[in-house]
Amino acid sequence: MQIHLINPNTTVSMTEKIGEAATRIAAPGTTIVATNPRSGPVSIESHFDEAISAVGVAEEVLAGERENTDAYIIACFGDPGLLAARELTHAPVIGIAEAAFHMATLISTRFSIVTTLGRTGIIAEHLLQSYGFSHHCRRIRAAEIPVLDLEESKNQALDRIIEECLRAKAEDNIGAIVLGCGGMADLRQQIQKAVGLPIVEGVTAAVKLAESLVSLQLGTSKHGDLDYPRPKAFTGQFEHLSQRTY
Ligand code: 5HY
Repeated sequence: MQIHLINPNTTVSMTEKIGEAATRIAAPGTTIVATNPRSGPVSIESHFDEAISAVGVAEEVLAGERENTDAYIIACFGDPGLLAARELTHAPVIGIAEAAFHMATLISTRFSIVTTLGRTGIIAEHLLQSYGFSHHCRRIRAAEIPVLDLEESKNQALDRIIEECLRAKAEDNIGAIVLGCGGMADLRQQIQKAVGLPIVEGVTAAVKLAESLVSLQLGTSKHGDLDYPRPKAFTGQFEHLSQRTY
């Protein structure tokens, strides 16, 4: 099977790192194709960044539909453009936040989230509410590191994340921790060793969920709100989307 992994920000080194982490966990026979939009924010740290990146995600799915794609993964913890992406394909589309929440509730009664910047915590809170996981999450914590520190000053960023995870373990009465950024895809084992608690990471969780759905031949339902969008005219920079049929 072929899984198309989309890093919604435009930092190529992060896309490559996320792709490698996904390939390491993928089953034999699963091919991971990792891409990012050409246009958009180099990192996603606000509602505005998210809004712009969602268009890039849609364009990457439309490109994936011209290939042999069996499933898609949106590798940003805000799951930007998830429902819009599901409308554009029959293949399953997995957001890494949603995947991590599902996995965390299978191994713990309560979990905490450790994300990058405090200001993005509200985005995770909204996702917990819309996915119905709010009562499973004790606390959304932040290591207060910009996303690109995970590329540019990796060791300090890792130390900050471990510190916050140890604080969560000591204070939050939880059984597991969810890592709140796609850029942490390669850090799960190191953090789990240092913290001594199950650490759930969204990219690797999403790969396993995508493989399960494809092997069960379960795709995005085209009955109801996730049916293909009705063809219509688009203007300006989106004219190329006009009258699309699927
Ligand atoms: C992410 N931003 O996973 C989010 C994380 C965050 O560029 N990739 C990003 O901090 O919200």
